[in-house]
Amino acid sequence: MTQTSDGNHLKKIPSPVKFPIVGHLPYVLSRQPFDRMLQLCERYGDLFNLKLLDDSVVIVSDPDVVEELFDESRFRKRVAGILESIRPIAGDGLITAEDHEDNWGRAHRILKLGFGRKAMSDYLPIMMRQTEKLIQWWRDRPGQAIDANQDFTRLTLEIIGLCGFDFSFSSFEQEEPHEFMLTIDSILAEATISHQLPAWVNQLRPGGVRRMKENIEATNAVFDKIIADHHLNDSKERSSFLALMLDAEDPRDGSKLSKANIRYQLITFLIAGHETTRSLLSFTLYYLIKHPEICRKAQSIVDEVLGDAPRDLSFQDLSRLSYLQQILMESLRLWPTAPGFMVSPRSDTSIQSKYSTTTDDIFFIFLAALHRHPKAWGDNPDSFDPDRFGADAIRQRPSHVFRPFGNGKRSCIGQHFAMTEAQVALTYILYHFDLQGDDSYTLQVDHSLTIKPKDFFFKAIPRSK
Ligand code: MNH
Repeated sequence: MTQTSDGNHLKKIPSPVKFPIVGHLPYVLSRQPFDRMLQLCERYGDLFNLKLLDDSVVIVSDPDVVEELFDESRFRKRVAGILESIRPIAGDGLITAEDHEDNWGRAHRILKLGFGRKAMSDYLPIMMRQTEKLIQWWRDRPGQAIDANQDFTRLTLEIIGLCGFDFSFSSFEQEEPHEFMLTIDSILAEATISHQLPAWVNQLRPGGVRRMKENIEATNAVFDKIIADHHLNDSKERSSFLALMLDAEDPRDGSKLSKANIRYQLITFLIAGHETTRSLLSFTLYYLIKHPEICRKAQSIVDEVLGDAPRDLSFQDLSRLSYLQQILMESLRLWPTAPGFMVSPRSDTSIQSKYSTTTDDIFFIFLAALHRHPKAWGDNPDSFDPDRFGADAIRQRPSHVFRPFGNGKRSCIGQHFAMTEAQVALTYILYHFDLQGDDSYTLQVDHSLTIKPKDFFFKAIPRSK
């Protein structure tokens, strides 16, 4: 045991009673793993260790512990678990790269330009045109129950495809998902399964391993072609992340990204950039339908900004629509669509001057529980209340209790992009439609790489204007 400066002994991080051999695995095996995690947090507190197969993971939801973990001089992002299992397809792309890998810094410096104000003004019209297609899609199917996840996937996939690499998945030309997305989904599903199984079990699943290899090869081929075609066309004419990456030099040393790394970045944007925003829109509509008074208030603001005729939105319009941002933030608080992220100590240290921890420990910041912690969110943390994100309310609260986009230099590069996209979509949807839900629906959450509401349907009734 080590001594702390004030002479106390450091303790091990608490851990529920283990099962023989399988450790804590039975605690998390559930048909509703996400709800189960929330229950575990309630039962075992704000900081507890779970031994899962080869990894030992500390689940954290206490705001004070989280504040300590967000100190980047002491803790670093950890690429483990699900992130490790998508390395074969995302390589040293931004999400799955370790801090110390050269390509992280290089790509971060280059791609930051692609998310600045100037670049965003190129993307805004794309976001509006694609949202109009969604509006038309719904108008063409009057009275039909809308599968929220499916239709918001059409929207966010088109937007990331066009802004990312000038490519359409034809989501508004066909009912069925693009064949290529089925390949990606299958890779992600296999990654989700394989990282939950011990290595020796995976070796007994040669079919899964082979399918994964074939799917990755197919994906690489598609992207290599997209990159080659883009190079042939006059890429300078267009703004996309791909055009930027092919052209731009690292401001630090003038180097450029390799073709292989550019491919990893595109796959990363595709994976990171559509599901999270899609699910944000689904959860938001769920809450607006549950709270008609909030929905009406948002609609009246939208009507005031847009006036009698629908038109393109400027950045100035978007700042007048800040109440919609508040709604989206509150939705991300209750259901952070990227459910958490991982850090590890840079050197052996203590937590809260109380627990000992080593560089091997993986801390999983479990956002849904942090975002509902009574220490930070008061007596009624489960209630949906966009006023929590009014300017004054935000100022009065420490920022580390709300981190749906991660922490520090490894936080989400697409944060502003995602929020703009969601705000544009929500604005036009509320302008054109009244929303109608099914009273018998109770929210269930599906969990893979991201979380989404399960089987959530609604109706969009054209507003008379
Ligand atoms: Mn996104 C990192 C959440 C939309 C591209 N994103 C992260 C992290 C979180 C996150 C959390 C930190 C992960 C970690 O620490 O391991 N992202 C979101 C959410 C949304 C989202 C909740 C939508 C809502 N992200 C987007 C979009 C894009 C994108 C859209 C691309 C256009 N995100 C990224 C990239 C990173 C990232 C790239 C990795 C950044 C880095 O480490 O350099």
